Amino acid sequence: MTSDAPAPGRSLREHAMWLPDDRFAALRGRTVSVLGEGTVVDTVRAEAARAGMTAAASTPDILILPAGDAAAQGLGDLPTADLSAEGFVHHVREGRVVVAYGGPNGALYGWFHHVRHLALGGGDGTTRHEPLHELRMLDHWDNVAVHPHMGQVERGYADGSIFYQEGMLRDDLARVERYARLLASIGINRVTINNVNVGRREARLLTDDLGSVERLAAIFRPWGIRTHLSVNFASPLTLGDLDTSDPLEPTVQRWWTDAAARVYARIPDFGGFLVKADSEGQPGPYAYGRDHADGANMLARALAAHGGLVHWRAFVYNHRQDWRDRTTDRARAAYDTFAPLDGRFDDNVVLQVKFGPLDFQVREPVSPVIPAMTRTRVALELQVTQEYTGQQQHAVYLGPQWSEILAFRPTGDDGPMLAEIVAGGIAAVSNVGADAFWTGHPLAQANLYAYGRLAWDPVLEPGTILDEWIALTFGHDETARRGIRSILDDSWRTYESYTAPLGVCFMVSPLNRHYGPDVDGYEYSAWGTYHFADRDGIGVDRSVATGTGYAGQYAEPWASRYESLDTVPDELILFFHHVPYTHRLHSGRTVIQHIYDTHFAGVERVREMVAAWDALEGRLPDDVHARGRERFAEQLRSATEWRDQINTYFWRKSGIADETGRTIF
Ligand code: GCW
Repeated sequence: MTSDAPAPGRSLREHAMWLPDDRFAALRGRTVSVLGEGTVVDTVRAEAARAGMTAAASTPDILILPAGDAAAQGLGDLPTADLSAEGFVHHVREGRVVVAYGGPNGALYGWFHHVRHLALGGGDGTTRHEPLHELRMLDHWDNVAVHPHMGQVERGYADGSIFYQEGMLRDDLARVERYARLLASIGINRVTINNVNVGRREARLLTDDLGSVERLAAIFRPWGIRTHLSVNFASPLTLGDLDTSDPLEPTVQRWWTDAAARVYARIPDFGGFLVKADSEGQPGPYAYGRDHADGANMLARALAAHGGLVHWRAFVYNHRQDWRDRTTDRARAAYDTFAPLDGRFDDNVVLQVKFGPLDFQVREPVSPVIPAMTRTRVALELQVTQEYTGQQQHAVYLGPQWSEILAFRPTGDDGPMLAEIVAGGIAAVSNVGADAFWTGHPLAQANLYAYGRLAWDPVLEPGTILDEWIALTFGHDETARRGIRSILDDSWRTYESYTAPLGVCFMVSPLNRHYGPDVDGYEYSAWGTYHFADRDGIGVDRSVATGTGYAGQYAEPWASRYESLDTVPDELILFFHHVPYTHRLHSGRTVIQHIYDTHFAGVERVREMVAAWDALEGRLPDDVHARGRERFAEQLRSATEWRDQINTYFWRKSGIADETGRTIF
């Protein structure tokens, strides 16, 4: 254990995540000059003071200045040409540091980049940094009032909300400020402060409780973060002012225009509205025979004059299906609904699309809606909260999954990556709560960190991001680094291996809130049918030739690749095809043997993860280690349950024994 790692045994009331004070130690006593004006630049000054630096006008150790001033300071050689507002150039020579920034947020990002640089032991050099996307957003599914089924934070696995408690905004928001700082350090610049399922209490954030929004926005603002609000489409009706919320009705339009004007009068940099409409029971334009473009544009027009955005979610499907009806395929829904509307959305509408056609499963193909909407600003939506990936009981590092999604090339190897075509940027659902470690499982902090870093630069290697996160969070200890890397590197694939196989989805327990196995849990439900297993085979036929036609929603080469058993990737075969258990995969194994092998291997991998964690005792703070130990015990129990239920289910269905005779029940 080296000196800059947190002392073992120290008890933490609130974990510092990746910004412990120790990481700023090298800056103590050094001199700094921060040039430029504004709230965010002032934040950088305050950061430097907090790190124990002294302000010095001439020859400071660290000079942070607007790129436009670089030449006048004799720094004309720095590569600052056309630097975007959030970009910066970081230059280190013989211990002297220059950060030349494009705009205020760039100053803040340059500052935190330097902290990262120090943590990684970086040396001299000049690097230029700019985010690929302007919109890097984090969405909170926090409720103000505790929801009877969903609790304070919907799909939250880290205790209550850091914003709200018992039906109100918290009095003490000091923790939100620490959160804003953490988010700024990874480049997040937009936050939605309430759940997309907007209840009666939450709808009032837009009207008589606007003061709560104003208070939160004031905390986020100095950190370069703009505040967004989820709104309820039926608000003009349900808040009691009008008898309709028809988007084409002038009184409704005026209601929203007035509401928006009131927001901007108090929050001039307000980001805009996030809307879940006509989805899972939320109200929307369908009630009036209008479509999603009518609805989104009506809100967009209320915000346009103020520079606000509407993030309109594409998560629209029929959740009242009859499982007997084999023609309905939930995977098709978003494309069928939105592709015909391409070109009809106003410029300040961002269509926010989940990464896959279903719902944040551990494995899904990339949504065909994203590349299809060429005349619409589309944002990619990811889920940092681990609803379907172990609920922060299981250690699952999602960086590799996101990286694979971002690097997907919807029009083939010569075309652009998905990351390049999402002009509306990236959004994700937060995994943070009032828990002492913020995220329940301490290792789940890595997911929030990775999300911010990938939203900034989608081609960063997930392993490199992990190294950054480990160095910042735990300091330089090579054994700890290797231990944590060995646990997290493949943890997403490990989780996949002991849960639903080969791209089949939703084998989770509906009764236990999507945690743990229930092979048939959704098979006869109104929410869609997902595996169609019988004695001969398994999978959903989504081919054009004989199935639901979903494969045809892709552009080439993917439409043909997914259509044919010869070319569909193994990991998605059951998403696209119904095949016999004896079908041979490209790997050479049969489907049934693949199911057995991966489930046995997955649990063995978890055992290794547990052993690797145990070996870190004494190298990590005791409370971090103890919390992890509890979680790893649960992960092993749960993975074993998954293995045995899945293997037993398919052995009983198929009657085909495991080739190597392992125990199946
Ligand atoms: O993943 C599902 C969740 C719902 C959620 C919904 C959505 C906020 O189970 O809890 O609702 O998606 O994304 O709107």
